[in-house]
Amino acid sequence: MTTDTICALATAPGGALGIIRISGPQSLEILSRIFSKDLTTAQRNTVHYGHIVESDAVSQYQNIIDEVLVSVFRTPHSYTGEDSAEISCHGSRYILNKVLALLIQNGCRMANPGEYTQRAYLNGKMDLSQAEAVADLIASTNKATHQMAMSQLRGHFSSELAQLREQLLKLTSLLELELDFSDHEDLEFADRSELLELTTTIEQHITRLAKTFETGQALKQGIPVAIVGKTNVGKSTLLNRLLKDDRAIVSDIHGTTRDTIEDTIEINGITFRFIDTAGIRQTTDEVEQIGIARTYAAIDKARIVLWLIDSEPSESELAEMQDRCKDKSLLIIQNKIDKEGAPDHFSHLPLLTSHFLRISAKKAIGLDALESAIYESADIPTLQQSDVIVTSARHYDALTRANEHLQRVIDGLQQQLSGDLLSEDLRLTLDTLAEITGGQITPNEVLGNIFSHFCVGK
Ligand SMILES: Nc1nc2c(ncn2[C@@H]2O[C@H](COP(=O)(O)OP(=O)(O)OP(=O)(O)O)[C@@H](O)[C@H]2O)c(=O)[nH]1
Ligand SMILES: [Mg+2]
Repeated sequence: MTTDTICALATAPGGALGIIRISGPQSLEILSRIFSKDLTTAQRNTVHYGHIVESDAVSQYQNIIDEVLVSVFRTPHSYTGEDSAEISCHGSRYILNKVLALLIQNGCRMANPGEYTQRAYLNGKMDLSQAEAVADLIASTNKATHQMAMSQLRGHFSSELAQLREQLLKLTSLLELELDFSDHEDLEFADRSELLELTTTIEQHITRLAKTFETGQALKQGIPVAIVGKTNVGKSTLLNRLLKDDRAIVSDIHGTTRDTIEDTIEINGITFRFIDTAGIRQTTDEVEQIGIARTYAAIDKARIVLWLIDSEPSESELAEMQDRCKDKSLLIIQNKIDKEGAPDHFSHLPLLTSHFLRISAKKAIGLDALESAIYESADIPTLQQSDVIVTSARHYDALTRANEHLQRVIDGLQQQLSGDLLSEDLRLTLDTLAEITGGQITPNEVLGNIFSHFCVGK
């Protein structure tokens, strides 16, 4: 399908070695022009030791650029499905640039971001959702994001989609059968209630998949945890402690933090995104008021809220906070327990023993227990490598739209609409699901959007 041969540096600069990748029908011919051996007849999956040389045909001058190893891959047994090669050079910026320049002088073109993976997709080595998983795998920073990307790359999501497709096709054929023989009134091919049951099962399966998106997003971007409370209770001190960094300004002046400050840490392999907020108090200061509005917005977006107190909150304050955190985990945290005269029990607070912790952010007391409580509140299912978690907004969008079409099929079946009226929505459901794996013809614009987020060399 592609005729040009591409090259790019596949490794990050600064290492002891650098790998240059070449892919396309002319890979081995072009490489042989700058390598000390002829590779045009090299077998697949072989490694060759030799030199990259710059030669001048007129003066017969030869300059050795580097001592390298070349791995040779042959179509279709390569990452891209094309003839390709990888040159392991020494990691000098000079060498790597020189080798790339030589390849380009001899007929290669610089690869675009993600172009190797795009070729792998176009050559049928993987479907679109697997290609996207490659980018996620490269970007994975912890066990959870790695597991999700690996599951998708290994095709677990694709095979669930294939199952759905099979069921939808079965449904389509049952409806078509009904159409073909609709003249024969005495024949009943598909029991409508059975069709309805099958459709509902598919719809529930898609809904289940779509629902995993929230977890997927949280794991990918970090589970949002808002640190809130009155001014001066030590919110910024706690943030700094958790991050082990002087990220936010701490002072004993009330209203020090004006804007929200965010950063992530990992607890047991899960990323949490902590948001320090402006302290809540009555104020006439306009900037501070905006900051406090942002505090409420941060609570809305958070999955876990750490409410810091250093004295007993009133019943109405407690009721308000519980109301704001109805659908989240609220942890009430007494800070500054190192201070003389710090209260050791609160009569108003309900018996939420598991959600009440005592710490000193300044003296680092009770922080391990706090981290454990945060981790438990996140209520993350332990992921298996085969678990399918939807992590891409593109996939989530397609699943949601597919279900809208399917819902119309369900409505139609319930209203006893004829099969030909239903089959159009059924076809749309199939097409929409196929967008995820790229089984449908995927517009260039969509492909461009997906692959432009890759690094060059992948
Ligand atoms: N004794 C003691 N002092 C603390 C503790 N945590 C914070 N402080 C002090 O309390 C003061 C306020 O701390 P900050 O972290 O700036 O408080 P904040 O809640 O971010 O305040 P605002 O940003 O103004 O809302 C500082 O002087 C801190 O050193 C603690 O655990 N014990
Ligand atoms: Mg602060």
